[in-house]
Amino acid sequence: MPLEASARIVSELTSRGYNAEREAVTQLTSADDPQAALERVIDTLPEDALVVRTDHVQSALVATDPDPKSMGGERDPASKLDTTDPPVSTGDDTATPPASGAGAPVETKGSSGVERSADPELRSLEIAGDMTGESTGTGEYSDFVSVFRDRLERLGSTLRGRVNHRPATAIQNMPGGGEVGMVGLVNDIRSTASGHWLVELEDATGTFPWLVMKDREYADLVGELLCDEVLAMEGTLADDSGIAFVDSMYFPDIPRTHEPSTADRHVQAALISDVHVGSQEFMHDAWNRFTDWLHTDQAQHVEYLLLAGDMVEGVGIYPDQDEELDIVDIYEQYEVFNEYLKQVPGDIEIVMIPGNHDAVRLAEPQPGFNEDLREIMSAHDPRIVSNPSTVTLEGVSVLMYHGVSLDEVIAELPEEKASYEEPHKAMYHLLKKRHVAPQFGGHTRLAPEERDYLVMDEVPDIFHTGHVHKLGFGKYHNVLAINSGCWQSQTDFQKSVNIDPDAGYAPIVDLDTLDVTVQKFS
Ligand code: D5M
Ligand code: FE
Ligand code: ZN
Repeated sequence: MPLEASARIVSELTSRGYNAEREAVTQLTSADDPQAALERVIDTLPEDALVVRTDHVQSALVATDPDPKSMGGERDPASKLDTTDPPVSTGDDTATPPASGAGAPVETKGSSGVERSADPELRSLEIAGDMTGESTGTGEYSDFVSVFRDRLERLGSTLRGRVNHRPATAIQNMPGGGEVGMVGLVNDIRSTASGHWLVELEDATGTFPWLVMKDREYADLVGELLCDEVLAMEGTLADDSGIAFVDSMYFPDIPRTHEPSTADRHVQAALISDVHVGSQEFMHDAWNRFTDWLHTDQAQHVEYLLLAGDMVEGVGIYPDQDEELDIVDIYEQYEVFNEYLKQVPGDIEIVMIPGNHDAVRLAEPQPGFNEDLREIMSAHDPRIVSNPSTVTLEGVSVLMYHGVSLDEVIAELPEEKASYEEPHKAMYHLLKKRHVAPQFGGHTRLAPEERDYLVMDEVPDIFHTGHVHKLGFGKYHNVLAINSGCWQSQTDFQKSVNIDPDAGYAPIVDLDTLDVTVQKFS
């Protein structure tokens, strides 16, 4: 199908407020006179229709012209658009056209003959961990206590089976020189005058200091530690039992034997984030090319689109941000974003979470958008869930998290362990810590809730983040980590700090193999 023709059809439809199924666009594009066909379809659409479907196109075209030949030109049995049902005609001119389209094949000229895979029956999409509407926090001190207790409880549970652990206060009363273990949150990390490391662990009873000697193999791991993450240590108590010397460290981690689930058929998901509509740097041309591409045969297996936050540029997010705004009103930004969303084929399922530029609370977990914003973004009927949330597509679980903590991981860890150039490696550390935003108090704001929604209880098959505007992916213990770039060219701030964004790319994941291909639109 010619890309420009389908793009024209799509923009014509969206400009009139309609969204369209990909197949419907294909049929319109293949008609003898696509413009006339489009007019006919619009004239005959039911009044409440928001989405132009194949059956609308078929019934409009058939109703005005009972002879399938003049609508489709030469009959060609190889050019069935819909071969999932047995074709009505097989090149026999006497076959009668379907009265109304649903499920019935229509033959059209110029169709590539490629079978569309988008059979909604085969799809499945489940959401877990969406805390929208579940917020209990009042911001009191006691809420912070409960959220950290919950974190320690849940992440500590697997670690407790791996070490012979004792509560912090009990360790102080044990006889010196013996072996001891503890499970706790990292409370403090300091270097000593002689270059060793002192890591203070905290549990529900108190704190205890653990000394990592600089020449031990574990010394290198100290560089990876973040405050408030949960881990276990084992070692030998000093004679006075005031400190322990670390022999081993254990992280909640992903088991090396983890085997990800895959889909039973060849189906793909596009994983993107950071659209930043409303910014002067929003790359509408790249976005248009992306959504045009989604209408092509090449993208026929893309049935899901996941958006990991920063739909719009927002207002007042960073100092002097207003100088680079194209749209200054936040609601208008979402309205325009909704228009861009309409360009996505109507038969692609969309799931989205908010980011730090979106109009929800900044502290994490961030609930999904409120009713007003959902209403504004409703044309494509996206699934709107909290940041983070897990969406399971045909058995493949995708943990979606915007990624603000990646700034923290990259700032705190040595360059070779985490950098903007390889954002997926920074994600590996979050997987190892089984927490999307361990360190509290820096870049990442935490909303204290009774439950720590940022803990990764289950091992995801795919971990999808954005935020740092860099594209990178790789596997950690068989979990596919993808940071998905952005749709905003370099801002003045990014120029000043040398961030060179990867803008206008769409990583596409095969859900049956977890292979990734990257499509470039910039
Ligand atoms: O963030 C995009 C990336 O750029 C992310 O790594 C944070 C960083 N960034 C961008 N602007 C600023 C300012 N003004 N201060 C600090 N860090 C910044 P995004 O959330 O998409 O803007
Ligand atoms: Fe962003
Ligand atoms: Zn962001």
